Amino acid sequence: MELIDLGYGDDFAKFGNENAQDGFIPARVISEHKERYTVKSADGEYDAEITGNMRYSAESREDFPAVGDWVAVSVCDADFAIINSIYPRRTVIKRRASGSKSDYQVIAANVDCAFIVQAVDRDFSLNRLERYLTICYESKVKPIVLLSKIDLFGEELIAEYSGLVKGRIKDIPVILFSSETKKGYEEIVSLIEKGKTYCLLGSSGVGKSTLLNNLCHREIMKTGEISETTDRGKHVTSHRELIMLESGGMLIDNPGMRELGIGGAEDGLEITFEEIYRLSADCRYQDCTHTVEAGCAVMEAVERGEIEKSSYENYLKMHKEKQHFESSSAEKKRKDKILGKVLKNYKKTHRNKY
Ligand SMILES: Nc1nc2c(ncn2[C@@H]2O[C@H](COP(=O)(O)OP(=O)(O)OP(=O)(O)O)[C@@H](O)[C@H]2O)c(=O)[nH]1
Ligand SMILES: [Mg+2]
Ligand SMILES: [Zn+2]
Repeated sequence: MELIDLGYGDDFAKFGNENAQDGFIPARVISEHKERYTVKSADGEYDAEITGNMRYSAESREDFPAVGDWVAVSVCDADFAIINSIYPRRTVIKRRASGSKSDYQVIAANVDCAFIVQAVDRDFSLNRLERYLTICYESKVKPIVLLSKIDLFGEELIAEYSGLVKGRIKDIPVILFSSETKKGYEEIVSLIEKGKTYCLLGSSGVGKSTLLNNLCHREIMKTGEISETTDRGKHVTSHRELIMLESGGMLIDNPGMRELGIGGAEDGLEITFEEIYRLSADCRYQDCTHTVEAGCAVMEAVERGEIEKSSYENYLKMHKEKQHFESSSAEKKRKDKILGKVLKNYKKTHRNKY
């Protein structure tokens, strides 16, 4: 297998050449399961672990390899390798780690395009769609919306769903599909390009793994219903994996996500809620919060029905979350800095003992 077929673009090749070290070769992380990885190089696949040094010097979860990452590995034997370092990421899809105020969880790295899958059943939520979009824009990954399970309802109702999405979310391709009837499959397949990496995002049970299995004509990922009584909250897919499609594209499957906290990165909200940001230039006060101020152009547009009220409310909620994340991570950085100084002073005063 050629590295380029695994997505080793010019940027990675340049970095690889400039930082080449004897005994290390480039490989791509194709699966991750509780800090056990599978990496794929030009010669083959290996089980892999990170070096102790990498683990101890990691400051956050972002410093660990993720599916899609390019890494420098040293091959130990026919099926085992050690991951020594991570190449700079071209893109990284991440969400706020659950239970953390200021840390991220990396979902996938070096993804070109994300398929946001949402089913036209009780999973359907425009607010959540805006949340996924924000995560994609924060990550600089192009989003495409896939509305799944359209076999469940008649054409009229499906058209209504699609209208709702298109009314609220502009300038993004929306594809309707069914894994039962294969309607929409052709369109999805036609979007997948050789050497590019795609990632499936969406709640549990929307049909991500079913789509992936059908696209590669094999039962690669387990699929199924989640039993409400015995398996409450458990996802069918429990790990992340990158699959090579016959067409040469690469597709990453993910376990469905229940919590979808956004971080503090620029651009996420700005692009998702472009209209609100554009209008805010006309607010009377420069620091308008668009909640109580007189002369607020955003609230006026909501009033006139030019911006959907629920979209506006979703924006306010996510903006608050973003600010909260920003202040928590600023606080964490401040504390880390103080701790760093304390350690430095300690080392200085105890220099002779080292
Ligand atoms: N009616 C209908 N059912 C579908 C369709 N696609 C998938 N399903 C069913 O939905 C259930 C969940 O599908 P999965 O592919 O396992 O869902 P998933 O998104 O991978 O779920 P997690 O792995 O838990 O995140 C399965 O029982 C599928 O058979 C579809 O297009 N129409
Ligand atoms: Mg799955
Ligand atoms: Zn305003």
